[in-house]
Amino acid sequence: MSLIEKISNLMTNQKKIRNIALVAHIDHGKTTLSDSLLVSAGVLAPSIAGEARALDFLPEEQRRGITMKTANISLIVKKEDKEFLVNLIDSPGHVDFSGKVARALRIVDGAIVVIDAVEQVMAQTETVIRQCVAEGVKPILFINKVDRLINELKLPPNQIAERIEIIYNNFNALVKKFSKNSSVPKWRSSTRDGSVIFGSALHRWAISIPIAKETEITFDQIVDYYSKNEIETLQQLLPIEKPLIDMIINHLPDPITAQKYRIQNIWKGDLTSNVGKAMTNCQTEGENIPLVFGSTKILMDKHAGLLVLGRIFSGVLKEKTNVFLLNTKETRKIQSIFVFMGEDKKRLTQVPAGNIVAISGLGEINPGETLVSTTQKEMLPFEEIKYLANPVVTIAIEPEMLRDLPQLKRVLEQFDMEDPNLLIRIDDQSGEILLMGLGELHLETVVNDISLLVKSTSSSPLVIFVERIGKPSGEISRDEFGSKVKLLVESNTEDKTITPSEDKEIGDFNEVLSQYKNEIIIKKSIINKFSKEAIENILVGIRSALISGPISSKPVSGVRVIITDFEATEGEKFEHTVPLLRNSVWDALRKGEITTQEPIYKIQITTPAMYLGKVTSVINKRRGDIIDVRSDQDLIIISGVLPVAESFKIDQDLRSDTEGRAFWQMSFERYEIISETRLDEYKQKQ
Ligand SMILES: Nc1nc2c(ncn2[C@@H]2O[C@H](COP(=O)(O)OP(=O)(O)OP(=O)(O)O)[C@@H](O)[C@H]2O)c(=O)[nH]1
Ligand SMILES: [Mg+2]
Repeated sequence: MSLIEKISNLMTNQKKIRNIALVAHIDHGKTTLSDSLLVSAGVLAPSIAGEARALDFLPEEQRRGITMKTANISLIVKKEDKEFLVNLIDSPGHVDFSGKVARALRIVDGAIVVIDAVEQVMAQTETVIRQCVAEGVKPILFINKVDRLINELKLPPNQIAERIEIIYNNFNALVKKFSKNSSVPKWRSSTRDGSVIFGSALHRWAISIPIAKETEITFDQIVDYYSKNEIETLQQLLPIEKPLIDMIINHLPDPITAQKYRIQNIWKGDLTSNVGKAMTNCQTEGENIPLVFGSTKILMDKHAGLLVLGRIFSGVLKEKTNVFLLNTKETRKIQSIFVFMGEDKKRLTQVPAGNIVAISGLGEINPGETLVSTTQKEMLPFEEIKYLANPVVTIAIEPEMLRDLPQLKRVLEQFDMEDPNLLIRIDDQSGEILLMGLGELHLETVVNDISLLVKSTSSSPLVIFVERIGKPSGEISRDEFGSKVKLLVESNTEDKTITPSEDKEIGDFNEVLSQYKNEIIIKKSIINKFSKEAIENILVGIRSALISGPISSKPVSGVRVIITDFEATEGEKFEHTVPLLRNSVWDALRKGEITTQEPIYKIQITTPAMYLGKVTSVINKRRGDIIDVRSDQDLIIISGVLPVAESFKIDQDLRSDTEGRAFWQMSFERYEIISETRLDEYKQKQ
């Protein structure tokens, strides 16, 4: 049987499918670990595994040694003579790419959380566990880099065992904390049943308690092998593939099991409806089983053009058939269907629910689109994927030659689709093109990628200041030019799962301005009474008030504007509506004690203890604060905060002051009020 026939067969047997992702803090060893899975599927030679980091396809990823994009691959693995299909996604750990992790989790059912035994639980470890639970994805644990406990920290066997216990208790505590108000099953990993394993992805050995019992190998022996430098013996005695595959097959759910509880997490439609039942039961057979395909990523393929990657939640996906796009409300035709085998891809004519595949021929679509049978046009689309990130840095980009401008715009559109954390704004008046993202590295890599396609130049990174309110304004009214408006502004809480907007009623108009996390609500009484044109003018007025705030002309962020009443004199042409609305929104913002604020990063730095003084001084010089220092033998982990505006080029200082021995990660923490003098200082600098 050919490989593709084997895959096709397994695809129809959902109990034999595992859709999984590798998630972790940066550098904890996801890509290195995925090498071992590639070996067990026979697509990578054992001799180069661990060092190859084969799923870091991009030259830029290999050069920097970090993963920047999610990579997916379908693997056939064997467990005791039975074959299984593992659809694997390796995700990036750098926080600047966290939107891609959120997207990847939408289409998998289980995740291996990799934790470095030396660094233990870090900021991004917490984030990925929270993201898993939010998507209904079951997390299990691989404790990696145990060799470092032996070689670098020189821990004796009993302390290694203690360390492992601490890590897995912390892991379980986080899973429990994040699942508290969630409908997911009560997940708990345990060393005893093999749902926690530990080892070294680099040296390709791993052990679980069941395997330790079976083989009677102890930590004393492992330490001993290291002291004698007999790593190969260790690899033979404890091959990493065995516990890894056992853990995936035994402890991560197949799509039928997972969709039973996952669908309610990601879809708010009626679960008792025909399509609701089809998805909950991952159904494929039968005439009335509609196709539902959740897309998650758009990628450019040299041969096939734009490919849409996603997961079939119900029904059967067939090539050369029509599908309906629920968000764009259009019918499009599927050209071909592919499954990824690493950099290679193979064509399939049809694929049933529970599988991850890529589709060609759909043209440009949003990565979060839901594709359905043309009979399901009324279906509710999937929930939007929640990103836990704010764009805080911006740069301007322009083509070297003006004639390349249209080409640059086309390229940017593609990047906009591919990268959920990237925002692109073209200034109407100046024509300036601004890229906004999560950090310097994020934008630097985007600019690099763009330059490969269109020769372009970019400015230095600038911080994005915003205006934010301190309290709700309460209802205000304004009477001008014969029209009258009543409105209020309040904070738009970012986490809608905690406080759903209670001000919204059925029939109200609602617009979400996601760029700066603003929202507009217009009461239905107004919508019913006025023409489309009048409502459009109301919206233009509000939007213009928000794009440039009343204090410092910075964009307003994190507010909800609610228009409760509007009156106009008879025969009014609404030409005064725009300034009236802008002025009144500004009034309300002022009453809400609006201030100019700057974004603050949290920063976590791991470094050998001897550099504590130097690192502290780098942070202090840049107006940062150290909040916590945790030490672990010779290694320290420093946590602190740092204004984004002071963070640029910090990599150069940290690298040179620690001779390249420090590792760090910065991510958005909060906004803080900034004084006018400081704001002026920044303006001067720029
Ligand atoms: N000592 C030791 N080093 C390891 C181990 N696993 C991975 N590494 C090293 O850790 C570094 C990061 O490994 P990656 O596999 O790229 O880590 P990652 O989690 O994929 O990183 P990102 O995708 O960028 O978040 C590399 O230098 C690896 O060689 C291990 O078990 N022991
Ligand atoms: Mg990686």
